[in-house]
Amino acid sequence: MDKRDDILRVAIQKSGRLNSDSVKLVQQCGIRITRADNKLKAPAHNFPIELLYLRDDDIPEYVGDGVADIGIVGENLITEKQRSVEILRHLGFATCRLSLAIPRDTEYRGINDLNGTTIATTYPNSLRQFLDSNGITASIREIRGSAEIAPSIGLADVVCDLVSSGSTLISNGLKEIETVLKSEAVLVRGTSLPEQKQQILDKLLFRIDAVMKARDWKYILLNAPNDNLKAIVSTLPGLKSPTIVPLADEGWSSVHSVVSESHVWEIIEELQKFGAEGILVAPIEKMFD
Ligand code: PRT
Ligand code: ZN
Repeated sequence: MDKRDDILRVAIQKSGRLNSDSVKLVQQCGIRITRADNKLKAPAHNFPIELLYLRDDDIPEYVGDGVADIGIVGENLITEKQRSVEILRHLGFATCRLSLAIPRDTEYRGINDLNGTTIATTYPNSLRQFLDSNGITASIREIRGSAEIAPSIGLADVVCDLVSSGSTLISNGLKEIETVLKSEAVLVRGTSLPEQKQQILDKLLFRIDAVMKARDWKYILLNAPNDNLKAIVSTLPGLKSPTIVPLADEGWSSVHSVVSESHVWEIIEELQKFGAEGILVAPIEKMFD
């Protein structure tokens, strides 16, 4: 394998739940990649990185061993695979939790009820850590997949599996009883990188931060009656004070600002109370400090 220092090797999932958001993030960073014929490697055209397409289970190991320099993978696999990798960023997608579940009709009074049970999972290390830290003695049955069917076929009393919407558990007659860990996609790197690769990584992180920050904010534009301008400005807790431009219509101004995505609806209600009109909210593509 060639070990060029002027290219950063980025491992992403080949196909599956992490793939499209990982590719999207790279694209939003302005990096163009063309993957020919399902090849396992693809260079970027306009940035010194190369994508390696792998099974997600292999990413912690490949990054830990330096085959890839960085990777995008679920935090759950970082805990499970116990490789020495460093989490650089939480990426906010593929959120899920590793949970314990039992048949809906089984009584559950608390964590001590797990003593003496058999638990089926594809995450034995994470489960072991959880049981040890809670002082529980249970037997772990490692399986390859479809943990949710384990109780109904008599393989185990308890299931330990990833949950996102919860519908798989419900449709298998199970109820969630404990959360082992919470997870989302993370960007990881191995221990140390040569100077040249570190410089590429710093540039990439700068872009990723700008893309991620932009996700949390919206651009807002509105027309405000000058009489209420003060009240309107005070409802817009943007990054800096808003831009105010007089309109041709006497007595009105155009106000531009940036608002946090999570407060946008409350802010619009307030603005309308103060007579704001023509309110526009637009996504922001990139945002820099
Ligand atoms: O082929 P490869 O090995 O790369 O992929 P994979 O099949 O092992 O993994 P994949 O693509 O299914 O999941 C990749 C990562 O997505 C996981 O490691 C998690 O970090 C994350 N993720 C997020 C999930 C889920 N949500 C999820 N719901 N991974 C799996 N599930 C499964 C879960 O195992 C269960 O079967 O979905 C079912 C539950 O979903 P709900 O919505 O019914 O609760
Ligand atoms: Zn996998």
